[in-house]
Amino acid sequence: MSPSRSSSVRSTSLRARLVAVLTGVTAVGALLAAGMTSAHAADTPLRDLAAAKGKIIGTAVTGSKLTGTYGDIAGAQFNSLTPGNAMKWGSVEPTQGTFNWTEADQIVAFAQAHNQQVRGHTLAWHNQNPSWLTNGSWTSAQLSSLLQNHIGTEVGRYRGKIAAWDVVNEPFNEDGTYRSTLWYNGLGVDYIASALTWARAADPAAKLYINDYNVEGVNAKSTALYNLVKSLKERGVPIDGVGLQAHLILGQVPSTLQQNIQRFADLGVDVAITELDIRMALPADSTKLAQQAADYKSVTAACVAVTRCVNLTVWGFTDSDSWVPGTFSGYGAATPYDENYAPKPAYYGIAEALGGTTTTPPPTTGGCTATYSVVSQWDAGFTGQVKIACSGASLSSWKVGWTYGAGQQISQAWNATCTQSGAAVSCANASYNEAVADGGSVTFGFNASWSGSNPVPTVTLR
Ligand code: G2I
Repeated sequence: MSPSRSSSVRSTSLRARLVAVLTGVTAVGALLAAGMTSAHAADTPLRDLAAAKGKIIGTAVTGSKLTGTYGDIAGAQFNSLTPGNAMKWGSVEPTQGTFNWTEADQIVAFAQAHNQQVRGHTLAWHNQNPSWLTNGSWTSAQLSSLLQNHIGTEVGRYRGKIAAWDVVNEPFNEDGTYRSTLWYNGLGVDYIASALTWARAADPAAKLYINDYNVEGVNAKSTALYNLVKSLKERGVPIDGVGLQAHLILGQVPSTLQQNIQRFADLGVDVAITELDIRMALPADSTKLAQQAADYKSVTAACVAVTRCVNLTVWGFTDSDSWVPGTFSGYGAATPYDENYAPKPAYYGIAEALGGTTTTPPPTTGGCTATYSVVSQWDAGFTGQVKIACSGASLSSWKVGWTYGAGQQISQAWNATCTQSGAAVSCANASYNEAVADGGSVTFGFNASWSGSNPVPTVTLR
Protein backbone atom coordinates (compact mmCIF):
# COMPACT_ATOMS: atom_id res chain seq x y z
CA MET A 1 0.00 0.00 0.00
CA SER A 2 1.17 3.48 -0.69
CA PRO A 3 1.49 5.95 2.15
CA SER A 4 -1.25 8.48 2.29
CA ARG A 5 -2.56 11.10 4.57
CA SER A 6 -6.13 12.17 4.50
CA SER A 7 -7.98 14.66 6.52
CA SER A 8 -11.37 16.20 6.77
CA VAL A 9 -12.29 19.40 8.50
CA ARG A 10 -15.74 19.50 9.91
CA SER A 11 -16.66 23.04 9.03
CA THR A 12 -19.87 22.65 11.01
CA SER A 13 -17.84 22.50 14.18
CA LEU A 14 -16.14 25.79 13.30
CA ARG A 15 -19.59 27.23 12.74
CA ALA A 16 -20.70 25.80 16.04
CA ARG A 17 -17.86 27.55 17.77
CA LEU A 18 -18.76 30.83 16.11
CA VAL A 19 -22.40 30.45 17.01
CA ALA A 20 -21.54 29.57 20.57
CA VAL A 21 -19.36 32.64 20.91
CA LEU A 22 -21.86 34.95 19.20
CA THR A 23 -24.76 33.80 21.29
CA GLY A 24 -22.84 33.90 24.52
CA VAL A 25 -23.61 30.25 25.21
CA THR A 26 -21.01 28.48 27.32
CA ALA A 27 -18.52 27.65 24.65
CA VAL A 28 -16.74 24.73 26.27
CA GLY A 29 -18.49 21.93 24.43
CA ALA A 30 -18.27 23.66 21.08
CA LEU A 31 -14.64 24.60 21.60
CA LEU A 32 -13.80 21.01 22.24
CA ALA A 33 -15.32 20.11 18.93
CA ALA A 34 -13.61 22.87 17.00
CA GLY A 35 -11.37 22.10 14.06
CA MET A 36 -11.69 18.35 14.08
CA THR A 37 -9.52 16.68 11.54
CA SER A 38 -8.14 13.25 11.04
CA ALA A 39 -4.97 12.12 9.39
CA HIS A 40 -2.86 9.05 9.25
CA ALA A 41 0.75 8.17 8.67
CA ALA A 42 2.30 6.31 5.79
CA ASP A 43 1.50 2.62 5.54
CA THR A 44 4.55 1.67 3.50
CA PRO A 45 7.75 1.75 5.55
CA LEU A 46 10.55 3.92 4.21
CA ARG A 47 12.74 0.83 3.77
CA ASP A 48 10.26 -0.68 1.31
CA LEU A 49 9.91 2.57 -0.61
CA ALA A 50 13.71 2.88 -0.74
CA ALA A 51 14.15 -0.73 -1.85
CA ALA A 52 11.76 -0.13 -4.75
CA LYS A 53 14.11 2.66 -5.86
CA GLY A 54 17.20 0.50 -5.41
CA LYS A 55 18.29 2.52 -2.36
CA ILE A 56 19.17 1.73 1.22
CA ILE A 57 17.76 3.97 3.95
CA GLY A 58 19.45 4.06 7.30
CA THR A 59 19.56 5.68 10.69
CA ALA A 60 22.20 6.18 13.33
CA VAL A 61 21.21 4.39 16.53
CA THR A 62 22.08 4.14 20.19
CA GLY A 63 22.28 0.46 21.16
CA SER A 64 20.73 0.80 24.62
CA LYS A 65 17.57 2.32 23.13
CA LEU A 66 16.79 -0.48 20.67
CA THR A 67 13.71 -1.71 22.54
CA GLY A 68 10.08 -0.56 22.70
CA THR A 69 8.91 2.05 20.24
CA TYR A 70 12.45 3.19 19.35
CA GLY A 71 13.41 -0.36 18.41
CA ASP A 72 10.12 -0.92 16.59
CA ILE A 73 10.64 2.12 14.36
CA ALA A 74 14.35 1.48 13.79
CA GLY A 75 13.55 -2.07 12.72
CA ALA A 76 10.45 -1.35 10.67
CA GLN A 77 11.39 1.80 8.78
CA PHE A 78 15.11 1.43 8.00
CA ASN A 79 17.23 -1.21 6.31
CA SER A 80 20.61 0.10 7.45
CA LEU A 81 21.92 1.05 10.89
CA THR A 82 24.98 3.07 11.80
CA PRO A 83 26.17 2.94 15.41
CA GLY A 84 26.16 6.61 16.43
CA ASN A 85 29.05 6.11 18.85
CA ALA A 86 29.44 2.40 19.60
CA MET A 87 32.16 1.58 17.07
CA LYS A 88 34.38 4.58 17.70
CA TRP A 89 37.83 3.83 19.07
CA GLY A 90 37.10 5.45 22.44
CA SER A 91 34.03 3.22 22.82
CA VAL A 92 35.63 -0.09 21.88
CA GLU A 93 39.05 0.24 23.52
CA PRO A 94 38.74 2.65 26.45
CA THR A 95 41.86 1.17 28.05
CA GLN A 96 44.69 -0.05 25.84
CA GLY A 97 44.20 -3.75 25.20
CA THR A 98 40.83 -3.87 27.01
CA PHE A 99 37.94 -4.04 24.60
CA ASN A 100 34.25 -3.40 25.03
CA TRP A 101 32.20 -4.60 22.11
CA THR A 102 28.90 -4.83 23.95
CA GLU A 103 26.99 -2.02 22.26
CA ALA A 104 28.52 -2.59 18.83
CA ASP A 105 27.70 -6.32 19.00
CA GLN A 106 24.17 -5.52 20.10
CA ILE A 107 23.57 -3.21 17.14
CA VAL A 108 25.00 -5.72 14.67
CA ALA A 109 22.79 -8.48 16.15
CA PHE A 110 19.72 -6.24 15.97
CA ALA A 111 20.50 -5.42 12.36
CA GLN A 112 20.88 -9.07 11.45
CA ALA A 113 17.60 -9.92 13.17
CA HIS A 114 15.86 -7.18 11.17
CA ASN A 115 17.50 -7.93 7.84
CA GLN A 116 19.40 -4.64 7.88
CA GLN A 117 22.84 -3.58 6.71
CA VAL A 118 25.33 -1.99 9.08
CA ARG A 119 27.55 0.96 8.24
CA GLY A 120 30.65 0.79 10.43
CA HIS A 121 31.60 4.18 11.85
CA THR A 122 34.46 5.05 12.14
CA LEU A 123 38.11 3.87 12.12
CA ALA A 124 40.53 6.79 11.68
CA TRP A 125 39.19 10.00 13.19
CA HIS A 126 40.49 12.81 15.38
CA ASN A 127 37.53 12.72 17.81
CA GLN A 128 36.30 10.24 20.39
CA ASN A 129 39.63 8.48 20.61
CA PRO A 130 40.62 6.94 23.95
CA SER A 131 42.69 9.20 26.19
CA TRP A 132 45.47 6.61 26.41
CA LEU A 133 45.89 7.10 22.66
CA THR A 134 45.58 10.87 22.48
CA ASN A 135 47.69 11.48 25.60
CA GLY A 136 50.44 9.07 24.60
CA SER A 137 53.60 10.17 22.85
CA TRP A 138 54.26 7.88 19.94
CA THR A 139 56.82 7.53 17.21
CA SER A 140 55.47 7.33 13.66
CA ALA A 141 56.17 3.63 13.61
CA GLN A 142 54.21 3.13 16.82
CA LEU A 143 51.30 5.25 15.59
CA SER A 144 51.22 3.33 12.36
CA SER A 145 51.08 -0.02 14.08
CA LEU A 146 48.46 1.22 16.57
CA LEU A 147 46.20 2.27 13.70
CA GLN A 148 46.89 -0.90 11.73
CA ASN A 149 46.09 -3.08 14.75
CA HIS A 150 42.97 -1.11 15.55
CA ILE A 151 41.64 -1.48 12.02
CA GLY A 152 42.62 -5.15 11.83
CA THR A 153 40.97 -5.92 15.16
CA GLU A 154 37.72 -4.04 14.64
CA VAL A 155 37.16 -4.69 10.95
CA GLY A 156 38.26 -8.30 11.45
CA ARG A 157 35.81 -8.81 14.30
CA TYR A 158 32.89 -7.82 12.10
CA ARG A 159 34.22 -9.30 8.87
CA GLY A 160 31.32 -10.23 6.60
CA LYS A 161 28.80 -8.34 8.75
CA ILE A 162 29.45 -4.73 7.75
CA ALA A 163 28.27 -3.43 4.38
CA ALA A 164 30.45 -0.33 4.44
CA TRP A 165 33.04 1.26 6.71
CA ASP A 166 33.67 4.95 7.19
CA VAL A 167 37.38 4.19 7.24
CA VAL A 168 38.57 7.78 7.39
CA ASN A 169 36.40 10.46 8.94
CA GLU A 170 36.66 14.22 8.48
CA PRO A 171 40.19 14.50 7.03
CA PHE A 172 39.77 18.02 5.62
CA ASN A 173 39.61 21.62 6.77
CA GLU A 174 36.98 23.92 5.25
CA ASP A 175 39.50 25.36 2.78
CA GLY A 176 40.41 21.92 1.45
CA THR A 177 43.74 21.59 3.25
CA TYR A 178 44.33 18.54 5.41
CA ARG A 179 43.17 18.77 8.99
CA SER A 180 45.91 18.70 11.55
CA THR A 181 45.25 15.50 13.52
CA LEU A 182 47.04 12.77 15.39
CA TRP A 183 47.14 10.79 12.16
CA TYR A 184 48.03 13.47 9.66
CA ASN A 185 50.67 15.00 11.91
CA GLY A 186 52.21 11.67 12.81
CA LEU A 187 51.96 9.73 9.57
CA GLY A 188 51.48 12.29 6.82
CA VAL A 189 48.73 12.20 4.23
CA ASP A 190 49.36 8.54 3.46
CA TYR A 191 47.64 7.53 6.69
CA ILE A 192 44.53 7.64 4.48
CA ALA A 193 45.83 5.18 1.88
CA SER A 194 47.25 2.95 4.65
CA ALA A 195 43.98 2.88 6.59
CA LEU A 196 42.03 1.94 3.46
CA THR A 197 44.54 -0.78 2.57
CA TRP A 198 44.44 -2.27 6.09
CA ALA A 199 40.65 -2.22 6.10
CA ARG A 200 40.49 -4.01 2.74
CA ALA A 201 42.83 -6.71 4.06
CA ALA A 202 40.67 -7.24 7.16
CA ASP A 203 37.34 -7.49 5.28
CA PRO A 204 37.60 -7.69 1.50
CA ALA A 205 33.81 -7.56 1.11
CA ALA A 206 33.16 -4.31 2.97
CA LYS A 207 32.85 -1.12 0.93
CA LEU A 208 35.41 1.42 2.09
CA TYR A 209 34.48 5.09 2.45
CA ILE A 210 35.97 8.46 3.28
CA ASN A 211 33.36 10.52 5.11
CA ASP A 212 33.22 14.26 5.77
CA TYR A 213 30.87 17.19 6.49
CA ASN A 214 30.32 20.39 4.50
CA VAL A 215 31.16 18.44 1.36
CA GLU A 216 27.55 18.20 0.15
CA GLY A 217 27.75 21.00 -2.40
CA VAL A 218 30.53 21.83 -4.83
CA ASN A 219 33.04 23.83 -2.77
CA ALA A 220 36.73 23.94 -1.84
CA LYS A 221 36.38 21.13 0.70
CA SER A 222 34.41 18.77 -1.54
CA THR A 223 36.81 19.49 -4.39
CA ALA A 224 39.73 18.51 -2.15
CA LEU A 225 37.88 15.28 -1.35
CA TYR A 226 37.22 14.77 -5.05
CA ASN A 227 40.90 15.21 -5.88
CA LEU A 228 41.92 12.85 -3.09
CA VAL A 229 39.54 10.11 -4.25
CA LYS A 230 40.69 10.58 -7.84
CA SER A 231 44.34 10.19 -6.90
CA LEU A 232 43.65 7.21 -4.64
CA LYS A 233 41.86 5.48 -7.50
CA GLU A 234 44.70 6.29 -9.88
CA ARG A 235 47.16 4.76 -7.40
CA GLY A 236 45.06 1.62 -6.99
CA VAL A 237 44.31 2.31 -3.32
CA PRO A 238 41.05 0.60 -2.30
CA ILE A 239 38.35 3.28 -2.11
CA ASP A 240 34.72 2.43 -2.85
CA GLY A 241 32.75 5.41 -1.76
CA VAL A 242 32.43 8.87 -0.29
CA GLY A 243 30.15 9.77 2.57
CA LEU A 244 28.51 13.19 2.55
CA GLN A 245 27.45 13.65 6.16
CA ALA A 246 24.84 16.35 5.46
CA HIS A 247 24.39 18.03 8.84
CA LEU A 248 22.33 20.79 7.27
CA ILE A 249 20.57 23.95 8.37
CA LEU A 250 16.91 24.64 7.57
CA GLY A 251 16.47 26.12 4.09
CA GLN A 252 20.13 25.62 3.19
CA VAL A 253 20.30 22.49 1.09
CA PRO A 254 23.16 23.26 -1.32
CA SER A 255 21.86 23.86 -4.83
CA THR A 256 24.80 21.85 -6.21
CA LEU A 257 24.09 18.73 -4.14
CA GLN A 258 23.00 16.50 -7.02
CA GLN A 259 25.77 17.80 -9.29
CA ASN A 260 28.30 17.06 -6.56
CA ILE A 261 26.97 13.53 -5.98
CA GLN A 262 27.13 12.98 -9.73
CA ARG A 263 30.74 14.09 -10.06
CA PHE A 264 31.83 11.56 -7.44
CA ALA A 265 29.75 8.86 -9.13
CA ASP A 266 31.48 9.73 -12.39
CA LEU A 267 34.83 9.08 -10.70
CA GLY A 268 33.69 5.50 -10.22
CA VAL A 269 32.82 5.48 -6.53
CA ASP A 270 29.56 5.07 -4.64
CA VAL A 271 28.10 7.95 -2.68
CA ALA A 272 26.19 7.80 0.58
CA ILE A 273 24.41 10.54 2.48
CA THR A 274 25.67 9.30 5.83
CA GLU A 275 24.48 11.58 8.63
CA LEU A 276 21.54 13.62 7.39
CA ASP A 277 19.83 15.99 9.78
CA ILE A 278 18.35 19.44 9.22
CA ARG A 279 18.34 21.69 12.25
CA MET A 280 16.16 24.70 12.93
CA ALA A 281 16.03 27.46 15.50
CA LEU A 282 13.66 26.36 18.26
CA PRO A 283 10.77 26.40 18.79
CA ALA A 284 9.62 24.51 15.73
CA ASP A 285 6.45 25.75 14.07
CA SER A 286 4.39 24.60 11.12
CA THR A 287 6.21 26.90 8.67
CA LYS A 288 9.62 25.60 9.69
CA LEU A 289 8.44 22.00 9.68
CA ALA A 290 7.08 22.44 6.16
CA GLN A 291 10.40 23.92 5.02
CA GLN A 292 12.19 21.01 6.69
CA ALA A 293 9.97 18.55 4.81
CA ALA A 294 10.88 20.26 1.54
CA ASP A 295 14.57 20.13 2.49
CA TYR A 296 14.47 16.42 3.40
CA LYS A 297 12.60 15.78 0.18
CA SER A 298 15.16 17.58 -1.97
CA VAL A 299 18.13 15.82 -0.35
CA THR A 300 16.42 12.45 -0.81
CA ALA A 301 15.50 13.31 -4.40
CA ALA A 302 19.12 14.22 -5.19
CA CYS A 303 20.21 10.78 -4.00
CA VAL A 304 17.38 9.06 -5.86
CA ALA A 305 18.42 10.85 -9.06
CA VAL A 306 21.96 9.41 -9.07
CA THR A 307 22.22 5.64 -9.46
CA ARG A 308 25.46 5.42 -7.51
CA CYS A 309 23.99 7.22 -4.50
CA VAL A 310 23.36 3.98 -2.67
CA ASN A 311 22.48 4.86 0.91
CA LEU A 312 20.74 7.72 2.68
CA THR A 313 21.15 7.64 6.45
CA VAL A 314 19.65 10.03 8.99
CA TRP A 315 21.74 10.87 12.05
CA GLY A 316 19.13 9.68 14.53
CA PHE A 317 15.51 9.27 13.45
CA THR A 318 13.90 10.95 16.47
CA ASP A 319 14.42 14.39 17.98
CA SER A 320 14.86 12.60 21.32
CA ASP A 321 18.08 10.99 20.03
CA SER A 322 19.83 13.81 18.19
CA TRP A 323 23.21 15.38 18.86
CA VAL A 324 21.98 18.80 17.66
CA PRO A 325 20.48 20.41 20.80
CA GLY A 326 23.56 19.50 22.83
CA THR A 327 25.91 21.08 20.31
CA PHE A 328 24.03 24.02 18.78
CA SER A 329 22.38 25.96 21.56
CA GLY A 330 18.82 26.98 20.63
CA TYR A 331 18.66 24.61 17.67
CA GLY A 332 17.00 21.22 17.34
CA ALA A 333 14.01 19.38 15.85
CA ALA A 334 16.47 18.15 13.21
CA THR A 335 15.19 14.60 12.56
CA PRO A 336 12.12 13.08 10.82
CA TYR A 337 10.29 12.01 14.03
CA ASP A 338 9.47 14.17 17.04
CA GLU A 339 10.48 13.32 20.62
CA ASN A 340 7.30 11.26 21.03
CA TYR A 341 8.08 9.17 17.94
CA ALA A 342 5.38 10.79 15.82
CA PRO A 343 6.43 11.18 12.19
CA LYS A 344 6.96 14.84 11.26
CA PRO A 345 6.35 16.44 7.86
CA ALA A 346 10.04 15.65 7.18
CA TYR A 347 9.18 11.95 7.29
CA TYR A 348 6.64 12.48 4.50
CA GLY A 349 9.18 14.54 2.58
CA ILE A 350 11.50 11.53 2.52
CA ALA A 351 8.63 9.17 1.68
CA GLU A 352 7.47 11.35 -1.21
CA ALA A 353 10.95 11.57 -2.72
CA LEU A 354 11.12 7.77 -2.50
CA GLY A 355 7.96 7.50 -4.56
CA GLY A 356 5.38 7.26 -1.78
CA THR A 357 2.17 9.10 -2.48
CA THR A 358 0.77 11.36 0.16
CA THR A 359 -2.02 13.84 0.12
CA THR A 360 -1.39 16.94 2.11
CA PRO A 361 -4.13 17.83 4.55
CA PRO A 362 -5.84 21.14 3.80
CA PRO A 363 -4.62 23.97 6.01
CA THR A 364 -6.61 24.43 9.18
CA THR A 365 -7.22 27.93 10.40
CA GLY A 366 -7.06 26.98 14.05
CA GLY A 367 -8.20 24.03 16.05
CA CYS A 368 -7.13 20.68 17.35
CA THR A 369 -6.32 17.66 15.26
CA ALA A 370 -6.00 13.96 16.01
CA THR A 371 -3.46 12.06 13.91
CA TYR A 372 -3.44 8.26 13.86
CA SER A 373 -0.32 6.42 12.81
CA VAL A 374 0.94 2.87 12.75
CA VAL A 375 4.33 3.03 14.44
CA SER A 376 5.32 -0.53 13.70
CA GLN A 377 3.69 -3.67 12.52
CA TRP A 378 4.62 -7.34 12.76
CA ASP A 379 2.99 -10.70 11.92
CA ALA A 380 -0.23 -10.37 13.84
CA GLY A 381 0.18 -7.23 15.87
CA PHE A 382 0.99 -3.58 15.63
CA THR A 383 1.74 -0.54 17.75
CA GLY A 384 -0.23 2.55 16.92
CA GLN A 385 -0.38 6.03 18.27
CA VAL A 386 -2.64 9.03 18.16
CA LYS A 387 -1.30 12.54 18.51
CA ILE A 388 -3.65 15.33 19.49
CA ALA A 389 -2.22 18.72 18.62
CA CYS A 390 -3.73 22.17 19.01
CA SER A 391 -2.96 25.37 17.21
CA GLY A 392 -5.14 28.43 17.66
CA ALA A 393 -7.26 26.46 20.13
CA SER A 394 -6.85 24.35 23.25
CA LEU A 395 -8.57 21.47 25.03
CA SER A 396 -9.32 21.01 28.70
CA SER A 397 -9.99 17.30 28.18
CA TRP A 398 -10.25 15.04 25.16
CA LYS A 399 -11.73 11.90 23.74
CA VAL A 400 -11.08 10.35 20.36
CA GLY A 401 -12.87 7.58 18.54
CA TRP A 402 -12.58 5.50 15.43
CA THR A 403 -14.06 2.42 13.81
CA TYR A 404 -11.81 -0.39 12.69
CA GLY A 405 -12.59 -1.66 9.23
CA ALA A 406 -10.71 -4.98 9.22
CA GLY A 407 -11.21 -6.63 12.58
CA GLN A 408 -8.32 -4.98 14.42
CA GLN A 409 -8.54 -5.38 18.20
CA ILE A 410 -6.83 -3.21 20.80
CA SER A 411 -5.20 -5.15 23.63
CA GLN A 412 -3.42 -2.46 25.59
CA ALA A 413 -3.12 1.33 25.67
CA TRP A 414 -0.91 3.83 27.46
CA ASN A 415 -1.37 7.52 28.21
CA ALA A 416 -5.12 7.07 27.55
CA THR A 417 -7.99 4.82 28.62
CA CYS A 418 -9.28 2.92 25.60
CA THR A 419 -12.30 0.69 25.26
CA GLN A 420 -13.36 -1.27 22.22
CA SER A 421 -16.86 -2.52 21.56
CA GLY A 422 -17.14 -4.44 18.32
CA ALA A 423 -15.29 -2.30 15.80
CA ALA A 424 -15.78 0.95 17.71
CA VAL A 425 -12.86 2.29 19.72
CA SER A 426 -13.08 5.11 22.17
CA CYS A 427 -10.07 6.57 23.99
CA ALA A 428 -10.19 9.24 26.67
CA ASN A 429 -7.42 11.23 28.30
CA ALA A 430 -5.59 9.94 31.34
CA SER A 431 -5.84 12.06 34.48
CA TYR A 432 -2.41 13.54 33.86
CA ASN A 433 -2.73 14.58 30.20
CA GLU A 434 -6.23 15.97 29.90
CA ALA A 435 -5.23 19.51 28.86
CA VAL A 436 -3.78 20.31 25.46
CA ALA A 437 -2.51 23.88 25.30
CA ASP A 438 -2.61 26.11 22.25
CA GLY A 439 0.53 25.10 20.38
CA GLY A 440 0.87 21.92 22.45
CA SER A 441 0.22 18.25 21.87
CA VAL A 442 -0.46 14.98 23.65
CA THR A 443 0.32 11.52 22.31
CA PHE A 444 -0.97 8.15 23.43
CA GLY A 445 -0.14 4.70 22.19
CA PHE A 446 -1.64 1.26 21.96
CA ASN A 447 -0.99 -2.30 20.89
CA ALA A 448 -3.51 -4.14 18.76
CA SER A 449 -3.92 -7.25 16.65
CA TRP A 450 -4.63 -7.38 12.94
CA SER A 451 -4.93 -9.97 10.21
CA GLY A 452 -5.37 -9.76 6.46
CA SER A 453 -5.00 -6.00 6.23
CA ASN A 454 -4.57 -3.10 8.61
CA PRO A 455 -6.22 -0.06 7.06
CA VAL A 456 -5.91 3.23 8.90
CA PRO A 457 -9.22 4.44 10.30
CA THR A 458 -10.60 7.96 10.29
CA VAL A 459 -10.23 9.42 13.76
CA THR A 460 -12.71 11.77 15.32
CA LEU A 461 -11.79 14.12 18.14
CA ARG A 462 -14.56 15.06 20.50
O1 G2I B 1 28.94 15.42 15.74
C1 G2I B 1 28.01 14.84 14.89
C2 G2I B 1 28.62 13.77 14.03
C3 G2I B 1 29.61 14.37 13.05
N1 G2I B 1 30.17 13.37 12.18
C4 G2I B 1 30.77 12.24 12.85
C5 G2I B 1 29.82 11.63 13.86
O2 G2I B 1 30.47 10.57 14.54
C6 G2I B 1 29.33 12.67 14.82
O3 G2I B 1 28.48 12.00 15.76
C7 G2I B 1 28.40 12.54 17.02
C8 G2I B 1 27.46 11.71 17.87
O4 G2I B 1 26.17 11.74 17.31
C9 G2I B 1 27.41 12.32 19.28
O5 G2I B 1 26.63 11.47 20.14
O6 G2I B 1 29.67 12.57 17.59
C10 G2I B 1 29.65 13.27 18.83
C11 G2I B 1 31.08 13.45 19.32
O7 G2I B 1 31.83 14.17 18.40
C12 G2I B 1 28.80 12.49 19.83
O8 G2I B 1 28.71 13.20 21.04
C13 G2I B 1 29.18 12.53 22.14
C14 G2I B 1 29.26 13.52 23.28
O9 G2I B 1 30.18 14.56 22.92
C15 G2I B 1 29.75 12.83 24.52
O10 G2I B 1 29.74 13.72 25.59
C16 G2I B 1 28.86 11.62 24.82
O11 G2I B 1 29.41 10.88 25.91
O12 G2I B 1 28.31 11.47 22.50
C17 G2I B 1 28.78 10.71 23.58
C18 G2I B 1 27.87 9.50 23.79
O13 G2I B 1 26.55 9.90 24.03
